[in-house]
Amino acid sequence: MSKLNISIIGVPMDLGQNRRGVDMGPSAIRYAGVVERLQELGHSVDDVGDIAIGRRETSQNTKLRNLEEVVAANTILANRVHDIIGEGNFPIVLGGDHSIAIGTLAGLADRYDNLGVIWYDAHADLNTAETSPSGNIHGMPLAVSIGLGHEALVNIRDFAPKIKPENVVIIGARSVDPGERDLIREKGIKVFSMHEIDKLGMSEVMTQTIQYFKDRKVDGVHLSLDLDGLDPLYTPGVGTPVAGGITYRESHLAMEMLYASEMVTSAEFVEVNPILDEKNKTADVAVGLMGSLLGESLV
Ligand code: HAR
Ligand code: MN
Ligand code: MN
Ligand code: MN
Repeated sequence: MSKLNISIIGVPMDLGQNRRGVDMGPSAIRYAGVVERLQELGHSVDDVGDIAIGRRETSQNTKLRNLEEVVAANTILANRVHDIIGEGNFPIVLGGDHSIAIGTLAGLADRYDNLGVIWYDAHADLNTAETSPSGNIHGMPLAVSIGLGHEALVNIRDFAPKIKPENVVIIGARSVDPGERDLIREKGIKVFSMHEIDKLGMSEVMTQTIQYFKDRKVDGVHLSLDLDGLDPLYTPGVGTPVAGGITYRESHLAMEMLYASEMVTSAEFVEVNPILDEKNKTADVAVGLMGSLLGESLV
């Protein structure tokens, strides 16, 4: 893979869920040395700074918490990501909670005719206001991106849907709500749950994922990596940890195989919460995974 012009954009968003501290995720990832790590690989790296996030809403819309502020921040993010692609740069978005994938995908979507998406996560993030057990928008971004959910979220940048359900591959799922399960079946979304990862091994899972995108002739692949996809043993600094997750080495292997595939055209790393972390371990893992995704090799 050739050397990239990487644009790093921080989104200190914590309004998509209810644990404080995930707004410090971008700072923690910078502190863990993301810019230097990627520069060492020969890429040129521009840290364009953070998107401004509004204040927590006082209104109590418990089905879509902080809706207005989540829409506002994601609209700004979408426009920034759209510009970054227009400049020919490779965007890396640092979260912040996973609601920011709404903006990232909105910015990417009309730059590609047939975008593929890898959703590396313990969760499916396929809830709507109707199915969500929490009202937290970070549990909804994948549904929003396939066109389901509140119109203010779905129509960011004035078009919908952003992606096709058949172009999505979920990897690492182990906490899926009933409404999400129905949607996975109804839309035929490809899922490698922990069951498949255990059974096939990560090497085979990634081989099949890469082939899946080739079969669909995607013209870009976005990696949306929620650090809670890994087992909390490796990434304790997340708001909604779920036991029985992907290991550290499996995750590096996945990133290394994606690098070798030369398919990935953008990425985001979300849900890093330094307040819940152990000595910035989760941000360190995030930066390591970015290294493997973008060309680091062991020997
Ligand atoms: N599915 C649950 C909900 O909708 C939990 C959401 C999970 N949190 C995340 N997203 N970190 O991946 O509330
Ligand atoms: Mn998520
Ligand atoms: Mn456009
Ligand atoms: Mn998750």
